[in-house]
Amino acid sequence: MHIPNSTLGSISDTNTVKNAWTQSSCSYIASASTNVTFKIIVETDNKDQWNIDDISVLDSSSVELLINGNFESNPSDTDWIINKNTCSATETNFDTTLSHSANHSYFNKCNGESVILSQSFTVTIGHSYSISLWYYYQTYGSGRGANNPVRITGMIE
Ligand SMILES: [Ca+2]
Repeated sequence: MHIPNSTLGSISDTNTVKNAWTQSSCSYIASASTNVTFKIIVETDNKDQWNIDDISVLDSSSVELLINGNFESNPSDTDWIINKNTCSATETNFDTTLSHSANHSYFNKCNGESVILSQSFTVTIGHSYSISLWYYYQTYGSGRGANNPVRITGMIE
């Protein structure tokens, strides 16, 4: 069974605070009983950096559906599929100096490329799911960044 792609929401550089861990959350009601892929698409330019941590998908019984949403498993990418496109390991990777929980978050400062983190799980038609993540937005360098989208988008496919 196929369900249409659904954008859960997005956070952009123009509607968030800088230099503070901030939580974003939303709910999702499944339109079919099926396996879905949850995607977090992280976009930036050459002057901005996103960090994300403590990603969670809770079902209606408060059971966590993600594995390693805090990036603290060893290895850090346990159960995540991460598409870095052409970005290097210095442009997007696990961050061991800035995190919301414990010792790891994930950062992206790769100019003009989408970095996509995804996990799959099963949902039940009509059930509501509580989705949340923590993010940290910062700018660096001087002058303006390139005009790429600077945002985090959550999707269910
Ligand atoms: Ca963490």
